[in-house]
Amino acid sequence: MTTETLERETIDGFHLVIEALKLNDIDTIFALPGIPITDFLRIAQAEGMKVISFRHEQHAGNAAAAAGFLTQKPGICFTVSAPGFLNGLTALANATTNCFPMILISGSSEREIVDLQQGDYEEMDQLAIAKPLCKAAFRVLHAEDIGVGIARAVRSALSGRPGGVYLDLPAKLFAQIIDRDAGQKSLIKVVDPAPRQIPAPDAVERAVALLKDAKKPLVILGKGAAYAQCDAEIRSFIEKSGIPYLPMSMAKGLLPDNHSQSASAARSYVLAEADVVMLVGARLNWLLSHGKGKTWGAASAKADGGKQFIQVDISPTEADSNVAIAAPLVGDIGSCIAALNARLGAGWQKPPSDWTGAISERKDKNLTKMAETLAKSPSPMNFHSALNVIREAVKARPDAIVVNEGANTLDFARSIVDMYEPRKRLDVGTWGIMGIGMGFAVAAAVTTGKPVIAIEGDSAFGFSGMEVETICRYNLPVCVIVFNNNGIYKGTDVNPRGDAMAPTQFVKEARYEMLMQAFGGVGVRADTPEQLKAALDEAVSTGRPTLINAIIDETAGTESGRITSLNPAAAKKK
Ligand SMILES: Cc1ncc(C[n+]2csc(CCOP(=O)(O)OP(=O)(O)O)c2C)c(N)n1
Ligand SMILES: [Mg+2]
Repeated sequence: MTTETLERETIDGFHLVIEALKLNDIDTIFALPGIPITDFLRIAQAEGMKVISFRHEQHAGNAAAAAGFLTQKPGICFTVSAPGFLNGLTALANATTNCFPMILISGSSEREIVDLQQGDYEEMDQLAIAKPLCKAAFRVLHAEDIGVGIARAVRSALSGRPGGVYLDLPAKLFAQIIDRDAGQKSLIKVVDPAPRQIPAPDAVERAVALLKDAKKPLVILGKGAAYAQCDAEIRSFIEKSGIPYLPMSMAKGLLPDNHSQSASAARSYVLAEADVVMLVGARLNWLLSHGKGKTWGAASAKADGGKQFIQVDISPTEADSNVAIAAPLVGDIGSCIAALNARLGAGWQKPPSDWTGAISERKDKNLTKMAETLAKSPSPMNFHSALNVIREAVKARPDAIVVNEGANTLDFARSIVDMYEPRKRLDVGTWGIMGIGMGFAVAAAVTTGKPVIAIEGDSAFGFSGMEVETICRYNLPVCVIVFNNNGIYKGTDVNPRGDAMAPTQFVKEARYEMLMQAFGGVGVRADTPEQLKAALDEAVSTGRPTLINAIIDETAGTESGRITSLNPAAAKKK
C-alpha cells in the first residue's frame, strides 16, 4: 500500500479525538502544549478548531470551566502528563465544586511503565489522582474506544448536576492507526446529553402550598439558575408570584439588579425575617450560612432559624444537606419553574404588602446611604469611588462580562456593580478561589466576543497575571482593572520584627500597567475616578487589551473583606 492509500483508508488517534469532539459540537480547545499533545493541538488547529494556548494549565482549565458555564457545552482543556495534569487539577476540582461542565483531557505516559513504577518521563497514575476530584474519570487505551470515551465524558459533564470530568489519553493512543470506516463508525454523537427532568406533580403541589401560605416568602437564585438558561421562565415566575428575591453573586443579572423585587439591598433583613424560602439552583453551603444561625434569624450561631425551605435542584441528594427541606422540588430548573408558573394561575395572591413594604423601606434607606458613599471622591481613591466608575460603565454596556476576584475588591464590587443581563458575572464561586481571573476573562471574550471587564484585587491578579500575554496574543477585548492597595486586604500590615515585609504586603506602588505594555497592550495608571473612567471607556469602545492600575487607599480594606469571622483568630475572640 502506498502512504497515500494508507492515509485514505486509515485514521489515527489524533484525528479520531478531533472528529469525536467536533461531532459533539465542540469547536474550542483551551490548552498548553508539550509531549504528548503538541501535535494533537497543531492538527486540531489545522482541522479548524479554535485552539487557545495558555501560559499555565490552571488558567486553561479555568477558561474551559467558564466556557462550560456560559455555553452549556463542556469546556475542553488539554494538558501534558504529570505536572501539566496537576496544574490543571485545581481548575477541574473547582469546576466540579461550581457545577460547571468541563473536561480535562491529559496526555499520559506509557501505562506499562507507569504501572510498574519504572520511572517514565512524567510518570504518574493520573486517573487515580483525578478520580476523587471530579464527577467521573475515564481512560481510553484503544483508538476504537475514543468515540465511547468522548461520549461518556460529554454525558458525564452535562447530565444531572454538571461538573468536571477527567479523560486520560495515553501517548500511544494518538499514534494508533485503525481502518478509517470502522473508526468513523465508532464515533458517537451524544443525543440529549442533559435530559430534562420533569418534577413530580405532588412535589410541585407541596411547594405551591408552602408558597401560598407564606406570610414572608423569599426566593434565592443561585448560579445553577443562571446556568439553566431559562431566564424568561424565571423572570415570569418572580414577577407573577410577586415574591422578593435575592440573587447569589453569579445569578446577578438574571433579573436586572435594579428590579423592584430585588431584595439585595435588604439582604440581612430578608434572610432573618423570611418564613418560607425557595432556593433555585442555590445550595445551603457556607455562602448562605448553612441555612441556620443568626443570619437566618436564630438566637444562636448553630440554632435553626425555623424557616421552611423549598429547594429546586437537579440533584435529589442536595436536600437536607444542612437543614431540613420541607419541599424538595427535583428536576431541571426550567421544567420546575415552568411547572410552578403553570400552577400560579389568575387567582394567585401576591405576598402581603406589609412584607414587601418593609423590604422596600429598608432597601430605600440602604440605597440612599450607598448613593451618598458613592458620591464621595476621596484621594487616594477607595474601593467605592473606583467601583462607582465601573458601576456606571456596566450600566452603559450591560452586555459586558464582569470577572471579579479578590477579598475587598470582590465584596465591594459584588454589591456596588449592578448587573442587568444573565450570565454576565463570573467570579470566585463556591470556594472563593483566587486565580480564576484571566482564565475566565479569556473564556468570556473567546466564547461571547463581548467586552470583558476584570475587576481584580492586586493579590488576586497575581495568580494569573502572566496570561495578559495570552490576552494580547489573541487580541481579546479584555480590560483588567487591578485594585492596587499594596497587598492582601490592605497594604499597611507591619512585621513586628521589622526585618522584612509582612506576609500580606506587596511592593508599594507596583507598576502593573507595564505588564500589559510589555506585550503590546494598553497600560494606564489611574489615580482618580476621572482617569479610571477615561481609560475604561476607551478600553470598552476600542476592544484593545488594556490594564488599568487603579491606585486604591492602602488603608481602605478590611481583613478578608466580609468574611473576617472565618479566620481562626476571630473564633478565639468570641
Ligand atoms: C487559591 C487561593 N489562595 C489563597 C486564598 C486566600 N485569599 C483570599 S482573598 C486573597 C487575596 C485578597 O487580596 P486582594 O486580591 O489584593 O484583594 P483586596 O482585599 O486587597 O482588595 C487571598 C490570598 C484563596 N482564596 N484562594
Ligand atoms: Mg489588595
